[in-house]
Amino acid sequence: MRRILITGALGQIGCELANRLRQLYGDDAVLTTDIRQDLTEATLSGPFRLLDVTDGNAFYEAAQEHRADTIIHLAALLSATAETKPMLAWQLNMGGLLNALETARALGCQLFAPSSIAAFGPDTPKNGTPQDTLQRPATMYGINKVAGELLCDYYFHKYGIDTRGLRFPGLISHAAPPGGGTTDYAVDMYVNAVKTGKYTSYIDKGTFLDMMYMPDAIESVIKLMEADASRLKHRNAFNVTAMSVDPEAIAVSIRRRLPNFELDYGIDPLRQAIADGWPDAIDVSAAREEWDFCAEYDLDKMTDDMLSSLFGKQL
Ligand code: AKB
Repeated sequence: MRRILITGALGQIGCELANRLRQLYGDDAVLTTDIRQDLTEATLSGPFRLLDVTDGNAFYEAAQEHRADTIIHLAALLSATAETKPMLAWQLNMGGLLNALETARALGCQLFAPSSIAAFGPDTPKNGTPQDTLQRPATMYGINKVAGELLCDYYFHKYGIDTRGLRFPGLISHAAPPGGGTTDYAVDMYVNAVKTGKYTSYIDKGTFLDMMYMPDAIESVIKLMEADASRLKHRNAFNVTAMSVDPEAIAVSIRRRLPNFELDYGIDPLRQAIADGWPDAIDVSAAREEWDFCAEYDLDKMTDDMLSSLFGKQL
């Protein structure tokens, strides 16, 4: 049975992952941590602890007192916020990851650390982006992600720490809002479709980005963490995605259910420039071959589930 510590547990991925892990391993086995405390299911359904991941001693103590054998390190600034606060992004994204790796080393924990499609850059092949390819990102977040991928590989090769990770695309969900990302527009579009019937996209039409629905992201984390280590050639930073979409494609999918939905554009130059430096569609064959990755939700199936969940919440 696992004993898991999750950092950044009140974020978009953390709150849904914590629930699923508590279903699988029991409420008390999963310690959720975050720098803030909100009264959500992630804090109320099992143990919760305030944790600033840049404090290495506090990180170690939290993991040791919980008798953690698994660390899921999600605390990070996302791409758009990182671009406006690059020093803070370096301190939090790199400092937090180093503390997670050092704690995993001291306690012999398995470690999951997410990477992102942001780890690619403008010179990377845009379509069918291979698992192993040129990575020269032009954003602070992307630089953090490449450095993080390399650090996780380093701790595996040098210290034998069982580090694993995924390069997440934009993640779409209805439970907790994303914050500070470039792909957040997709979530905003669904929320506004239900609330007001219209949305102004800050990302331009024709800008294709990889996306995945949260249930597929959660199952991917669990599947990778449980995967037979002898099959893993890459370990960290597996490309995963379920679809490549632009704002128009999402709008078309929404209009199958809400025919009057209106989409217009008010481009944000910062987030558009970030998106322009990312791939259109990445290749997931390494994840398929090494741990049987598969995504259940395509665009329309995701749209149907998002809309019915959001209508159920009476926004
Ligand atoms: C972001 O937009 O910053 C994130 C990501 C793709 O890593 N969703």
